[in-house]
Amino acid sequence: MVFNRVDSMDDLFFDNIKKEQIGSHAVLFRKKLIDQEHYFYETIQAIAAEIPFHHYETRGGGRIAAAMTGCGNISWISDQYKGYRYEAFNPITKRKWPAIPKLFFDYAQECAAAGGFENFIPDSCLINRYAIGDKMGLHCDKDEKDLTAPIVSLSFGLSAPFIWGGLSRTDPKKRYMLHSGDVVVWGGESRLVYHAIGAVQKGNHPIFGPYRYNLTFRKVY
Ligand code: MD6
Ligand code: FE
Repeated sequence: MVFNRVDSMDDLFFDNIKKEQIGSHAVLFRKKLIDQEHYFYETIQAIAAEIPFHHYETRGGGRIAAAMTGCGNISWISDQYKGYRYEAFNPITKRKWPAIPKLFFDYAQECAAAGGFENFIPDSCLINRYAIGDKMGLHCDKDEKDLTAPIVSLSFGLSAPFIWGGLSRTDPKKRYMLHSGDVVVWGGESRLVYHAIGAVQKGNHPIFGPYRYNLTFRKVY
């Protein structure tokens, strides 16, 4: 009996560290996809074999640290002339993006539901690859036409600090370290929160090597 009690307390504690409410409509699930690392690694490589990772430029010619590819009806690109936007064709290969793999879609939908957003139908999956030391500046994602849908974000490989602010650029910020298999889901009142990624930590991940990968599933249209 005593052992049972200890077990259930452990479970409770584990639940607490596994799921963190980071905003009113934002949840971080620790290690949720840790058993799917190999699947995601292989599938990301297959997508990159079709549409290679590319360092896009920002308007005016700055370089985005993370290399990007993607899948879905539309995905994210950027160039020095028109800046960033969603496009149905990849500018490097002039081809359509590959479809979102069925399992990607299913995991994204399951994570969204776990975060309180039932029936999420993403039409875009942006895949970012960061090398050690790469960062992403403070921004909010507001170019999706459908802001009622959440964003589901999956992290794999090396760890990086996720900086979570508020609806205004200057709001106070909190920092959460994101590790391989972690999932963040946010929408509703948290949908337009400003966020950033701090420098990706040194290391060599047994599956993902010297990189951090982040997949964001979005409903653009
Ligand atoms: C990253 N993620 O984790 C960058 N945006 O590398 C994002 O910018 C992001 O994780 C919107 C929703 C979830 C995210
Ligand atoms: Fe973002």
